[in-house]
Amino acid sequence: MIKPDAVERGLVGEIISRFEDKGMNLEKIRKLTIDEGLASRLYAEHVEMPFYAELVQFISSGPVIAMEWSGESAISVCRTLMGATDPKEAAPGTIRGDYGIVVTNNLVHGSDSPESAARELEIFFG
Ligand code: DAT
Ligand code: MG
Repeated sequence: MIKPDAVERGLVGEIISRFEDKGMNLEKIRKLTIDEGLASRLYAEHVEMPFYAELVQFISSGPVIAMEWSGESAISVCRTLMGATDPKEAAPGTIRGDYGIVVTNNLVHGSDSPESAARELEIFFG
């Protein structure tokens, strides 16, 4: 998912290109604005974290681009292209390393397991 900060900054094409250039296949794409109910489903695993309220506020602050990508080792390959969670620590050449500086505004979300991918795709695409 391309988060509101990246959509607002006009980085949608750049981010999609990075996954395509690597060899991933775009299966589905949808622009939507996440409301608080959807945000709480998406981020249920983080509900106890101190940054949860900020995360929900941010993710519902503007439109996002939800996507389904397929390909060889898609989850790990896509997360490698995204870079470390905190953009300050993300390597140059990664999306977060090249475009971010603040952990909340870290441009992209990527499912971290087949189970979370199935759950998150259901939320976005039914
Ligand atoms: P990732 O997005 O790399 O899978 P995560 O699942 O641990 O990272 O966290 C989800 C999001 O929560 C992350 O993209 C940004 C935010 N976040 C994580 N750790 C944070 C922290 N220490 N302070 C503020 N926001 C944080
Ligand atoms: Mg995560």
